[in-house]
Amino acid sequence: MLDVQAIAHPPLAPLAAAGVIRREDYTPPDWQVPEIALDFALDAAATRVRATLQVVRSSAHDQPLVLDGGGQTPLSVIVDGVAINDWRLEGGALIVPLSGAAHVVETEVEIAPERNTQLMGLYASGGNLCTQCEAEGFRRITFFPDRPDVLSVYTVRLAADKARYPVLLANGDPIAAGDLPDGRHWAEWRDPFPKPSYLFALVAGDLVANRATFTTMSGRDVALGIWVRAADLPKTEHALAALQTSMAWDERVYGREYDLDVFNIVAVDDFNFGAMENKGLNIFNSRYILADADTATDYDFDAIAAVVAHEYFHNWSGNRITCRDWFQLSLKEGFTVFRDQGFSADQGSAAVKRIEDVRGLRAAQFPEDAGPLAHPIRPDEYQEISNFYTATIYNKGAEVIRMIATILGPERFRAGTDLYFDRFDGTAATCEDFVASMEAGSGVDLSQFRLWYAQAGTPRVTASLHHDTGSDRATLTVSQRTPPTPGQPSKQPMVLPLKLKLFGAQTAQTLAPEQLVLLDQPTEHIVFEGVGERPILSINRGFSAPVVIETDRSAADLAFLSAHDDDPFARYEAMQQLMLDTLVESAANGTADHQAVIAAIAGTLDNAALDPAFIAEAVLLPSDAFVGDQMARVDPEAIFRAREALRADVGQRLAGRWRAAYDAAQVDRFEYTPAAKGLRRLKTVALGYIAASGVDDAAGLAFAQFEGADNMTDRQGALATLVAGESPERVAALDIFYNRYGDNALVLDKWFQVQALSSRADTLATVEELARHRDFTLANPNRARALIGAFSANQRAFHAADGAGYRFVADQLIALDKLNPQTAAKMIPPLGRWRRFDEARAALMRQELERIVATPGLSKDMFEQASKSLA
Ligand code: 0A1
Ligand code: ZN
Repeated sequence: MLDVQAIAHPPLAPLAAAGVIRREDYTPPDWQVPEIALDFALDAAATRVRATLQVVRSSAHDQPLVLDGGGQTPLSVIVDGVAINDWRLEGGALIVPLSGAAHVVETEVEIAPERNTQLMGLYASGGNLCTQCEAEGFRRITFFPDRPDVLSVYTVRLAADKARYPVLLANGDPIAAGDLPDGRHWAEWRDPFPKPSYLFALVAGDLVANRATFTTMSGRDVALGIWVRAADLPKTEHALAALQTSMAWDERVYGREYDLDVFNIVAVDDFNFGAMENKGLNIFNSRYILADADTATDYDFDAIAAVVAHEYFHNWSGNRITCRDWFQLSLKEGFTVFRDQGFSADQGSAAVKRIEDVRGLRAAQFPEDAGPLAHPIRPDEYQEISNFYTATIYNKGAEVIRMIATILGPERFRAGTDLYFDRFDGTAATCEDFVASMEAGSGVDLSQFRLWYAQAGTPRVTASLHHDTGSDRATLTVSQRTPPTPGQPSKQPMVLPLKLKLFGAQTAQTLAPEQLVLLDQPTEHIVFEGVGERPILSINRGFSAPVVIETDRSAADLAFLSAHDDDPFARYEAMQQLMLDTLVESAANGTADHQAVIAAIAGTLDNAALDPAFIAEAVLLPSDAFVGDQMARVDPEAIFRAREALRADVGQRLAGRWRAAYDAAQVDRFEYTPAAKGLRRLKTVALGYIAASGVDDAAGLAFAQFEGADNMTDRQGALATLVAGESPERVAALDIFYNRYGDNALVLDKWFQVQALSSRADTLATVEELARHRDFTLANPNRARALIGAFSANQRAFHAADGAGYRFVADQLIALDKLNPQTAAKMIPPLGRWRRFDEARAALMRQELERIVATPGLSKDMFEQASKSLA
């Protein structure tokens, strides 16, 4: 038998050890830079950057000034007005010997934005120039102490060709502008708020703005602008409205007011992440700005509002209070995700929002926490910081803040955040500063809770309820265990806030009202008195703790909860558990009794009191991947068969109900309201079940929805249904879609993605062909993710038994790494899940990871991800 653990490891250790940065090694900066003036002579091929730094020695030390660099060589270095030549370059950094306590240091460099394919620093996108500096991109623009605890006031002068770049934007407020000879012009911006270099931004381009004014709670007018290509202007209304709503929300919910006179957002097509919170000048991936009914789905609309809010909220949680070092990343990201989740919950159904967030956490973060790249929300070490923009930092980080909010309650939580904003405004803070503020503001001791920042891994909780009929007493025994993760073989018990409730099995009455239990021991017993009938346990209501719950509840009890629990999340969860149990059994044995699931779905569809948006979530089967996560060994084909069989059975047995739901969910005209969104969602879910039932007219029905749609949600939903099947309509719809939207990059991404996600047996062949399509390019991160990222999330296709899926992805990532290491490295994790699969697949996955690690010239980003995935 092949032992996957024993496959030879490539010689990684010395290389890996060299570049490791450790949290415990933090030391404050030797030099501060209270002021910086930047002068850009912009040009796509050759941009000159002159930087004037006021530097101040931080303490009595004799260290030279070390300015991080990104491969440039200075054209000149001037200290206090005198050119010097005793500077040197060391590992890209510029070392400047200085004798006094304060100096003025000027450097000049030349950079080539149009050759910047990494999209870090100053780069060209769609003919415009823009920047991305988080985390360490600023050093690729100019020499600077590129670390978040060096805060400076920036004055920025931009000069460029006026015809090519009529708009010149930077952080802060505009100061002055004018024309220059030779068709050039200039603009000067000043940001009075000291900020770290990662928040620097500039944009030069041919753009127009959708403008509005927001009046803050103290009566100041802020000029808002969303800048896009002229043709895209009509697609900016939703983002602009979301910005205004989020500004008002942050005032109302957190007491946070905006602080500059202008707030600009620019949309660019080439962007490594979703968006960036640069002070006063957010830069967005255009997919999180541009929307209209014809081109964006409801999901896109929601995501746009969430990302606009997220970046706006960073103005306080991130910019006014920033991070001392990158180990504290979750200080700004976890808190800001928590804030944007609260915002989105307030815009529509909070219950559905919670379900979506938990689904996302389980899809992205739980596997991370269970795999080779597991790390605490405050990591202890890294090689490449851009690899740490993870679901753990963001989404588990948000869950940790949510638990604090749950434990404190709304008033004390607000007292804690008020104190935090007050104490640390204008500083670079730590996660510890945040927790200490929460304690001081609320009077609640969070000592043991701090383990959430230090320990990786998803705690597993077992809960078992025993009812003693003689004494009318029920005893709940709850135990917790956090599995080992890399570098953390044993774990301490965590503080788990669990919301519980007991229902009567016969009467459906509440036997014990909802209570919040703080579990902080390995095992605890919770006693309920006066329990006169058999109780049914509702636990982790609202997903109050980000843990895995294992209970001994029967299928009947889960069915009861799915019908009667008054907590929508718990109700959804009971249904999911029922479905999971059925699918896991069926995947293991080749068959299972579907009856309980079918009855629960029927009951949900029949319940007129439920919101259609909730019904649509509740009746959806868990994904292939999530079913796999429940199994000791993932068997992709068996899971696929089990899920298809259940889908077909649910489709057939409830055929009348799906037709009725489908017909009832028709909306006359597109409206972006929570109610209309819910109906659209339910409609496409019903269509999916109708198609799964195998009836003859399913493709026709889907095609009619596709053709008749007045919005992208319906059209894409129908297309996805068709693409999964085999019909003439499938080919026709793909062609129509392509021809209609071929010139719209964001919609074309959907065309690539829907095919990469298809559960068909020939998906790999299709995707290989799409990778050679004339519209495919690895240079655009959205396009690369739409095809390669989506394909590697397609459990059945990616895990084809012969390893062809792994080989395809590895080939693509090796090619992408040469252009854009950050984006490539983000797509390594699916290959790193080899431990979860059978030996043959594990060996094939490792083989591809080894091939990646052995690639000459591999980036640090890819090396860290791939080598850790092999370990
Ligand atoms: N701070 C941003 C995320 C972000 C991080 C790195 C980037 O570099 C390419 C870009 C954006 C946020 O949380 O939205
Ligand atoms: Zn963020």
